[in-house]
Amino acid sequence: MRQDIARNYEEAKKQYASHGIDVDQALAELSDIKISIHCWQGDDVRGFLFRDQELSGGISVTGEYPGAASTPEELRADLTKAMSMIPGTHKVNLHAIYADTDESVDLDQLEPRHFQKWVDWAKEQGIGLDFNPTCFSHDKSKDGFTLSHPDPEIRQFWIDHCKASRRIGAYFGEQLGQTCVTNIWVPDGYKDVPVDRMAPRQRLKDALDEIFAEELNPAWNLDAVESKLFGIGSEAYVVGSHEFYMGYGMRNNKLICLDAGHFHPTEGIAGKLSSLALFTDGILLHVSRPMRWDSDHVVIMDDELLEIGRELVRNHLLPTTHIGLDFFDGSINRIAAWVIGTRNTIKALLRAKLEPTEKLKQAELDGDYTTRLALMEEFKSYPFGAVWDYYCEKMGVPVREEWLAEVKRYEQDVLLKR
Ligand code: RNT
Ligand code: ZN
Repeated sequence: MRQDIARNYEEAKKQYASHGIDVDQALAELSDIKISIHCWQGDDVRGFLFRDQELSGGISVTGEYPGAASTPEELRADLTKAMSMIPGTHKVNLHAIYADTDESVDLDQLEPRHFQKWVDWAKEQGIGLDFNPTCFSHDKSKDGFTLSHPDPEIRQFWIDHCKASRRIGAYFGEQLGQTCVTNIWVPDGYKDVPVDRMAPRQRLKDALDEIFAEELNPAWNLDAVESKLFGIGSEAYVVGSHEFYMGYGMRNNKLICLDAGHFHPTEGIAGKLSSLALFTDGILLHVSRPMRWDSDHVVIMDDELLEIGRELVRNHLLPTTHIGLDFFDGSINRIAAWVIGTRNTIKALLRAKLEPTEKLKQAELDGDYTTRLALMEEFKSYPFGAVWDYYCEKMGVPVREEWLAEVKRYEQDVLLKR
């Protein structure tokens, strides 16, 4: 342990202790939290199954930064590199198009064996895996509809893909001894104002019922459903709206996935957690950063992220919340994007743990809103940075921006040679 880091930590600890905050305890708890790192930041959501397909489904990646992974080996190497700069042991979130196989296999035919190399790698790394059916970037999703498609044959294809995906998720869970969350997001929607908003939702509901009919061990696989307000090309109407999935998830005991970028431009998800938590057994988050019409910028330490962290900590929601990341930026080093977004998410949780929550709650209960505001504001400049530095050092990962030099080195040695 470097002396300056240890000294700053001891000083910071005293300041927090004067408000009854046990920093060592906070760090012990922090190290138990798993973030699900999304593989798709590493290659601009291309995957390996259909290399000539353009990204579609109302999401898009811009930027031509060199070095994107183009094979499973490269993507695993990049993820391993990124994880070596992120404190803690986490999970990796895969999409169906990331199957690692030489066979030419379509989405409805995928089996656990097509992901065996990912499972072997996850075992080596001691990490868990999460999963997602890929209901986009495919000839059968070109017209913007999948699970709610009016053509029963196309709809069945996507239903079969989602069924296959759940089995793959269960296999991950069984093999790795950690529950896999399999999250369904479909892009289905209309660019312009529809006449019939109901029929596509009825079809989506029926499709989901068929997908979830097979019982899987919940210790291995948990299902989640993800809503969206609008996408590129689905500005007027999205079949899987928030109300749709909130209703579906609650009635059918599915995790409801809240993506931070899937609501109105000024609407946050933090304030929704306490309500959802009262009526569900768990929540899936897609931590992301909306920017005007884009839902997927790299996560930074903004008010929304801090507020998500606070809501999870203050309301004791961490044990039942699955925290996943969802952003894709092709204009910067992709490993840096993972490191920045994941470290920020962990750091925001740490900052929340270093607030005098009980004191603040008491002030609020007493009607002493002056104390509430004063303390909340003063704590924004408490020395959480010293605690974060100590945590990184203790966990054996680069302190502060030291990780950047490592990323630059990796860029020279590996990425630019691709
Ligand atoms: C899209 C959803 C979805 C995707 C990933 C790739 O708007 O957020 O989660 O980003 O599945
Ligand atoms: Zn998402």
